[in-house]
Amino acid sequence: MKPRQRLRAGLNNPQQLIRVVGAHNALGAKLIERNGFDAVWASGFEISTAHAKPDANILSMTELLYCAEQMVEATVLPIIADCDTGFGNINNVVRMIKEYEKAGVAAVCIEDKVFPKMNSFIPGRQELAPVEEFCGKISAAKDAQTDEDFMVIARIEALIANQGMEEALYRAEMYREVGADMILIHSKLQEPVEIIEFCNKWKHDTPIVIVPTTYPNLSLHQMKELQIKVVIYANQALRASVKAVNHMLETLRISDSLSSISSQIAQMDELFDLQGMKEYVALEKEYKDRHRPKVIR
Ligand code: SPV
Ligand code: MG
Repeated sequence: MKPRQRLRAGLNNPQQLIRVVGAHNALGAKLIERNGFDAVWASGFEISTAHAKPDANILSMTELLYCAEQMVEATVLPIIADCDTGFGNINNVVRMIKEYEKAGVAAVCIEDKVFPKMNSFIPGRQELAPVEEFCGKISAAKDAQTDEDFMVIARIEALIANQGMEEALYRAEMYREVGADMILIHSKLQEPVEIIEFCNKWKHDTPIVIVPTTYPNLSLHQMKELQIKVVIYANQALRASVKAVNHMLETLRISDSLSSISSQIAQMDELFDLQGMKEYVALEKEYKDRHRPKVIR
């Protein structure tokens, strides 16, 4: 089954809660696959941080797309690409869909804020796009795709922008009507109260996606009870690596030799394995052997 079909099959399976982890490059995607998760989130926050740039539409679509393409190549898992607000207006969304679909991404997510967006956890400028404008983006996106398994997630920022539950539910309903394949409801509260209320009031089949960064105590069991279909652990892998690298560097700085950090770092063999070095060497040998002269001239 192709990654897109696998994502769709997961959504259609009533038992499955799809667990997605954020990445910013091919290596991250590969580690997520090896650790048994269902899909990869090509996170705008992670990719921005990896470029040491703010998560505020500073990077271009091409830069985000390049990272997503590398992930597609590195893993068999479906890639769900964070496409912020769609990089502009409807025409930008149409181009975006064509490019991401061609790249082999399984689904894209666009959020209903104005361009340039600001990361949802930064107070201040969190301006919502008019509902009609965002409905236009969703329906243009659905019309632009050519593979029926490609999916478009509509992300609702009404709670982030303090516009209330009624507005969030209204927008979800509108986006569903114009063809969104999933609804991502985002909240910045430290407890999942808004998410619980939203899920209890959502009476449609359109699957719900959450990003529990600020309410980490919501359990898988509770998510299943709320009929949440997809959970995105958006940035924990990058945060783990920043902490681990800082710890190693602090130790190394006050050390006399590299041996002090041996237990903190992965073995070279593990990295060669992640590179695919064994397959590379085998292929080189195969083609050399195939054309080796049978008789010595
Ligand atoms: C991301 O990972 O880029 C996201 C999630 O969009 S959040 O940082 O919560 O906006
Ligand atoms: Mg993002």
